[in-house]
Amino acid sequence: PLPDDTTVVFVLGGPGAGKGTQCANLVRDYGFVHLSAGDLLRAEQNRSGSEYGELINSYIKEGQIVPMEITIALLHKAMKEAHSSRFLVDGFPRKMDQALKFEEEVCEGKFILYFECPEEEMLKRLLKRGETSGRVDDNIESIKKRFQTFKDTSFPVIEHYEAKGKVKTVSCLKSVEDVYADTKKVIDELVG
Ligand code: UP5
Ligand code: MG
Repeated sequence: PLPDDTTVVFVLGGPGAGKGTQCANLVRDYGFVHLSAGDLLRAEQNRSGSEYGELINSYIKEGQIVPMEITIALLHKAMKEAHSSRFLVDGFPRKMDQALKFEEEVCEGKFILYFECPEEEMLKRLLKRGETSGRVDDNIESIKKRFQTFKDTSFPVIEHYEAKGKVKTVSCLKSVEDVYADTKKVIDELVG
């Protein structure tokens, strides 16, 4: 098990909202360990000998949520290996079953940092990034599916935590620097 003083912040927001970008800033200034569920899945997909490579690739391309056992095991392993007391868990949980299972088996989230961004802006950012990212899901067909999954499956997770008073919303419709200034206010208040 993880130490009792472990602080987990769930970082949520639609595809391309800027979760990874802002997490990198927080790592630099607050000493968080940043674990992106998507990055962990992509690394597992590329690991030679992984039995899940093809499955992960097809779920990601289709914008579907990979079966939670795989993602939770990857996150839990990375957390144990990091020996840190503060984590940004980025892009997770994005389905209700994952949220409940993770909090039961791994660690409760202290709060949710929710990066709110209109779909048209996310679309613009993802298409631009897709020119160089090499990600199998940065194309218009996959992006549409990711948006649909966000609305149908992931947004209800945010509503679940909202009802518990655990969501801190930051608007992403500003420069990276201005979004970060707002993000810092939330972190200073709740983590320090
Ligand atoms: N950018 C960022 N901020 C900007 C700003 N303020 N102004 C202008 N531009 C800005 O940013 C995206 C792009 O926008 C970048 O080019 C950036 O420079 C620019 P980024 O920080 O990468 O955004 P992020 O929110 O991290 O976008 P990402 O594409 O990573 O979000 P997703 O949630 O779609 O991707 P993730 O990697 O988390 O998941 C991918 C897939 O993995 C999922 O679709 C799913 O199939 C699978 N998955 C699971 O199955 N289970 C999980 O638990 C998690 C993932
Ligand atoms: Mg990301």
